[in-house]
Order: sequence, then structure tokens, then C-alpha cells
Amino acid sequence: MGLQPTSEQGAKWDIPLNKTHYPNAYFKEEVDGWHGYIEWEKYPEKKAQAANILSKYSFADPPEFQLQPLPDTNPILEGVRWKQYHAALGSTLEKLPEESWDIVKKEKSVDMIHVLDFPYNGEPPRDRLIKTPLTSNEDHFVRNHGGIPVIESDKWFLDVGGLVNKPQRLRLSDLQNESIFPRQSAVITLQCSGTRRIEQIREYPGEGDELINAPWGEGAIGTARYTGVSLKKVLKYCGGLKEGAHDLEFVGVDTYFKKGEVYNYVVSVPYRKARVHEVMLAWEMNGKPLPKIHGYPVRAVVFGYIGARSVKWLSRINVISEPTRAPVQKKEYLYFTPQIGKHNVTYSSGFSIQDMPVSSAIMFPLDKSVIIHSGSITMRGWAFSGGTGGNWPERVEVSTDGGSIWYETPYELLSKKYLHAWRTWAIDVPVDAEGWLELVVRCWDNALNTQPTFVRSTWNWDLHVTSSCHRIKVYSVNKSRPRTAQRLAELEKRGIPFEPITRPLEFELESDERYEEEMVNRVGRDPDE
Ligand SMILES: Nc1nc2c(c(=O)[nH]1)N[C@H]1C(S)=C(S)[C@@H](COP(=O)(O)O)O[C@H]1N2
Ligand SMILES: [Mo]
Repeated sequence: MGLQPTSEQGAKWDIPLNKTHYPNAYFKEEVDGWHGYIEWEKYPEKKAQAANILSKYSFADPPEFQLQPLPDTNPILEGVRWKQYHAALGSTLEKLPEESWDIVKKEKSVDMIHVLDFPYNGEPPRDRLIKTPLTSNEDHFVRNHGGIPVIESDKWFLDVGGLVNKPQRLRLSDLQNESIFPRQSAVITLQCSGTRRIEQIREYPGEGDELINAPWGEGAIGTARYTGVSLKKVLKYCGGLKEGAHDLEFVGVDTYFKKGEVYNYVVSVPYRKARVHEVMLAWEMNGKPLPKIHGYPVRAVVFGYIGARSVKWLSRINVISEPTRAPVQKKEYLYFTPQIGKHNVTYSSGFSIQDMPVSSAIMFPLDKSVIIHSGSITMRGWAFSGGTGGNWPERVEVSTDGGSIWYETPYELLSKKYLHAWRTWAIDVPVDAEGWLELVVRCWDNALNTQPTFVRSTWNWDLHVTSSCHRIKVYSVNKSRPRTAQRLAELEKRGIPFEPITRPLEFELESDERYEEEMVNRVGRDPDE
């Protein structure tokens, strides 16, 4: 069945998925060998045509999960609206959701937490992420805003233009020609500015449009060795910068939808970032070609900045005089004060998030777990500090009482220092107390920056950069305490599992004789006089 109007004449059209619809829209792919790439930025009239088509449909509302619980499914969210956007634009993009999902299945670990089916967003299981200082390509988180383009590496090229003296078209073989460009290789942590957003959502929900796609936990961060060339060398090869050059605009080929309009994924970073060799054009991730899902064949890697600037499937770099007005830069990734929200938010009132601040997370144990121990608990996690020039976690501290008393994690258990990467950490922390405890972590970086104390201190309408001390709750059962040891032994004898803790004990907690003895020992319930 084709498209049906929702009601009377003039109403918008509902868009069914998996439809065979009229060839009402057809947008040609721009370049042979670049599948899933429609160029929008060069053709304003084509953009207008797409916006006109989109305006004819009514799309599914975003699911409400911020004021209600998240679905207990994997994928957690489906992305119906984004699938519909792609379908509405006709046959060129219509199959992208399925094709992208096939790539997810091929390239990512089977047990990823699929935060969103489409555009694909996923993070690895918490305890595995920090088992190794480098993240495997299969486990590295993915943050996509659209479908995954598939580009043949020998058909790929990069256009460098704008305020450069000699605009150039470079192929992968040019970038890889070591007689022109020396190699650059570095261990880099990429962190999405949405990492740990779920903590902000739980306390105070925020903007529910774009963010609906990414209710991240602590796993939207990953560390890999990237290999490529320093963008500074490429700009030099292009004759250097012209007068007035200030920012570098990166164009990714994927299609980005925002408020009824279409774009390619475009952001910018200041030139000063490239000047200090902190922007790499990378084609290798952990010694292997970039996976398709991570930007094959070439992506930008911007050290210490929010992940959003590290553009995947890079096709063009424009040297410009001011930060780009493209919506990802201008309308997204803004940081607001806590007084700003639906009632008064504007784009200009937030600042544009670039540098990632110091942050950390407890990846083991998991929140709400029950830990039976003999006086100490093992904690493990990551700590990271972004920025420019290189920052690194110098000290990681944990608390088992919500942040009154802190223990320094032993330096032998911190992974190697890099200028632009996280450090994994571990500690056996003494725990005497029983019952619910709040475990906390905070990091101090080399510049003595540390983390805000509570989520409340970092809450912002777009729910970005949850860099407050990470807090989890665990239920402590200290079997070095005689009464606890006795209770555990009794449960074992009776073959009753300890968990879930919420299940009532079916046997008496104490014999009548013992109770009477105790009452004597405690000198009764009430005072004598
Ligand atoms: N072309 C393109 N580049 C992109 C994105 C995108 O959607 N399209 N997402 C950005 C965001 S928000 C992040 S956090 C990182 C994630 O990189 P990864 O998926 O390789 O982990 O890619 C960035 N680069
Ligand atoms: Mo991101």
C-alpha cells in the first residue's frame, strides 16, 4: 500500500515503514563508489526540495522515556522517527537503516548495549570496557547521527578548500605517501559529550528531541591507537592558510536531519587545534583499517575535544573565518546554565562545548549490586581529562561513604599515562560497613582540575558532559562480621540463595531463647526509671 493521508485533504501524511511507496522522491548519490552519500551542502535547491518533502509528512513522536523508565530491551530504543525521515526521502536512503544494522552485526561485539537501533548508537558492557587500556575496535562505542555510508577506499578523496592558498583534492594514496606526509600515530580517547547522560536524565530530564537518541551510560568512551597524518601537514601541502583563516570545517557525508531540514554532518574546530598537531586524518584504528562504522576510509580525530568534532566519513575540509553555522555546531553541543530550559532556551545562550573536562566512572561493581566480601571491595573504572596540549589523570580517588573519606587508588594499578588518553584504575578498598553504601570516584588531572561533587552541579538542559563525581550504590555484606557469617552459613545449609535481597527470609531470624537472653543482656527494651 502506498502513502495514506492521515485524515482529510491537506492533512499531513503518515509514513509507514517497510512500505513500497510512490517514487515521490529521488536523490541521486553524489559519487560513484560512495554508497549512502547524498551531497546536500553544495545544493541549496536540493535541500529545499527535501525540506518540502519532509514538511508533507507527520512523523512519529519521540518516545517518552525521561519521565518514564527506559525500555528493558536491546536495542533500548528503535529510532522510528529517523527511519521514517530516511524513508520519506525515497529510495536512495530508504534501505540505510537495514544496511547500517547489518554493519553493526558484522563490526561490533554481539553483546553491545544497543542504545539506539537507528541511527546506531551503542556502548560495550561496562566491566569489559576497562579490562584493557586500549579498547578493541569491536567494543568501541559508536555514536551515529544518520546511516552508515560505505565508501570504497580507492574511490575516496578529500577536498581541501576555502581559505587555503592551493586547494587540493587528495586521495588516500596521497595521504599514505610518506615522502609527502610523515605518519602520525597516537593513543587517543574519544568521549561523547553525552557520556553518563543517564544520570542527568534520572535526576532531572531535559531536552527531548535530539537527545532522545542517546541516553548513554558510562560506556560512550573508548581509547584506541589511531594512525594517519597530522592535518597541519596537509594544510601546509595546500600552500598554507590565507588571511583571515580561523576555523576548520569538516564535512562528513552522512545525512543529518534537524528540524525538518537535511544537511551533511558538518562541524568545525579552531585552526589552533591543528597547529599543535592535535587533529589527525586517520585511516587506521588499533593497527587495522578503520571499521566502516567508525568512518572508513578516513576520519578526523580531534584530541581532547568532544567526540562530535571527530568527523567520520570525511569528504571535505573548508578553511573558514569563524566557527561553522552548520546545525551540529550551532544548534547542538551547547552547554547551558541550570536556569535555561524549554521556557527560555536559545542557541546563543549556551557555549559551544569543545574541550572535554576531567571525568571518571566506576565500571565495576555495577550499580545496585550485592557484594559479599571479607572486609574489602574491588572497584575498577576509567578516568580521563581532555583539553588542549594534553591532560592526563594524575590521581584517582574513591570513597565508600558518599564522599567523606577518600582512598587514593594505587599508582601501580593506573594504566599508562598518555597526553590524550584515559587511564584505567583499580583498587581494593577497605569496607567495614554493611548495607547500602554509596561508592564514589573522582579524578584529579595534572593541572589539579577535579570533578563537581553532584550531578545537580552539572545539570544542563541538553544533558551534556556529566562530569560530576560518579556515584553508584552497592549493598555490602561483610562476612568477616560473625553475625553475617552465621546468617550466610545458615542460608547455605538451607539451600536458599541470598539474592534478591528484597525476598523475605522464610525462617525465624532468632530463636525465642536467644531473644530472651539478648533482652537480659541489653537490660530490656525500656528504662527502669
Ligand atoms: N560523519 C559523522 N561523524 C561523526 C558523527 C556522525 O554522526 N557523523 N558523530 C560524532 C559523535 S557525536 C561522536 S561522539 C563520535 C563517535 O565516534 P565513534 O562512533 O567512532 O565512536 O563521532 C563523531 N563523528
Ligand atoms: Mo557525541
